[in-house]
Amino acid sequence: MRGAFSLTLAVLGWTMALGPPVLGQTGEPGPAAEVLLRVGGEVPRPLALTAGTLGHFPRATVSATDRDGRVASFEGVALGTLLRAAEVGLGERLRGARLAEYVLIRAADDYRVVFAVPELGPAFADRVVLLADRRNGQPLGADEAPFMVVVPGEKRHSRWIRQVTEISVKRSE
Ligand SMILES: Nc1nc2c(c(=O)[nH]1)N[C@H]1C(S)=C(S)[C@@H](COP(=O)(O)O)O[C@H]1N2
Ligand SMILES: [Mo]
Repeated sequence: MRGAFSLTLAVLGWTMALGPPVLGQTGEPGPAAEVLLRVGGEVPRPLALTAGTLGHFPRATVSATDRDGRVASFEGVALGTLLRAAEVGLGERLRGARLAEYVLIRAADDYRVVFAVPELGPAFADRVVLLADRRNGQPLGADEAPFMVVVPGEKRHSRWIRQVTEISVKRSE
């Protein structure tokens, strides 16, 4: 019995470590299970991301001029990476009517900004628009955390939306 039980635990552990992440369904109580970010709207696979599930994504670093005018190094997950995880095609599949799709990003204070989908995919843009959670190796400030969008090269900071809670793909009419 005990052997079977440990085997079950081992298989569970293996599935959790190596299987596809069960996004937003860790089943753990407490802060680790708290949904920090939703990726939804017109996406084939909506995501509800916790700190734990976000940890599964490849990370990216970008250098950009911060609001104080200094260049800082921001770390996080590219918005394009999150869209691909939601199965939003950003390569050859991004054509025709899909070029009128946009990404609406909402913050805790209800501030909202949009990006066109092609702005966020490497097939169209060299610039990496980042959902940052760290600056110069430190956690973001309380007024920015848990996530702030960083848009390298953009002269105004209006789309550097802080305290992001939701990313939603929409179709233009
Ligand atoms: N959540 C949230 N993010 C936001 C804003 C806001 O009102 N709410 N303002 C934007 C604007 S207009 C600018 S210029 C930058 C910098 O804002 P600050 O000058 O108020 O720091 O943050 C952007 N991000
Ligand atoms: Mo602004």
